[in-house]
Amino acid sequence: MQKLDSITPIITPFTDNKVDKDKAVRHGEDVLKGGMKYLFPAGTTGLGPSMASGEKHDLLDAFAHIPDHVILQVGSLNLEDSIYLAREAKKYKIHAVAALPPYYFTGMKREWLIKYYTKLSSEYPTIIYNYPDTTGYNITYDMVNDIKKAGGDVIGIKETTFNMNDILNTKMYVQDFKVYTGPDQYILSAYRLGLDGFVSGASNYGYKIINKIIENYDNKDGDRYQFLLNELADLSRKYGTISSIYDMVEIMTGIDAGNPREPFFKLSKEERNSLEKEMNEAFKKYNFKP
Ligand code: ELE
Repeated sequence: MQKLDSITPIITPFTDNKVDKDKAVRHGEDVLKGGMKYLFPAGTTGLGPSMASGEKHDLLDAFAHIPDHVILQVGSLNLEDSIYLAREAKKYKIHAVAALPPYYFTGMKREWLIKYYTKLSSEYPTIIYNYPDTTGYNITYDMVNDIKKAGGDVIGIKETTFNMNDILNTKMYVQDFKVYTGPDQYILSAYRLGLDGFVSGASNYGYKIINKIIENYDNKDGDRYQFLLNELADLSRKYGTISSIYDMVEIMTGIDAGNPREPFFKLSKEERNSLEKEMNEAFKKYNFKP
């Protein structure tokens, strides 16, 4: 069985509201040692859309010693900033950049989205970050083909959508192109449907479970471990999306990954204890030893 590309959208550790590069490195290296292939800083889980371009550059700098393992999310509402980061990515020789489409504004024309990706990817190979629920735009396979026809160097897409039909169409109708799933729930599906890899926020803390999913992708145990991961992702949402991941990293890996930054709030002691208790119950239910 060929191992697919495994990508961790790593949380950004903040200390006193500043990017804590040392903590980012410690956490990032642990995740790679745990079996993940790429780090994806400044994604959604990394609070990327709330970060200044200088802060995203700090992350580029933090991982300058392992450039082959880095995909920096550079998409923002300021194309000049995104282009600047793509040029920096080229200097640092990282694996690729990724980019959200322009978001928030309604009524962006299809051809403008195509121009956006064509322009950005002419700076550096780009993975499209498709997250229609939050951006308001769905980048479909025909658009990808038009970007390629216009000369854009888009090399893949990260599909944060539960619309499997769109995902499979892109896999089927776009040549020489990597298709990655985004939801934590679709790691097993990425294997079973012959996709190219997955991006999983839960891999920040759950890489051991993910390794079990991969080992068992062709048997029932694969389902069991995938369901366990789904339950942990649900708990993460229950206790506060993204903020809870900082605690879950410490609970499962022992690594201090710093704090989130407001408007994401750190969990209280009581919340954390209760989260840990519920996590342990899930481990027991699925017969998993963390
Ligand atoms: C996920 C998104 C979506 C992972 C990233 C990722 O963080 O950049 O909470 O399921 O909406 O696709 O974080 O997260 P949920 O690529």
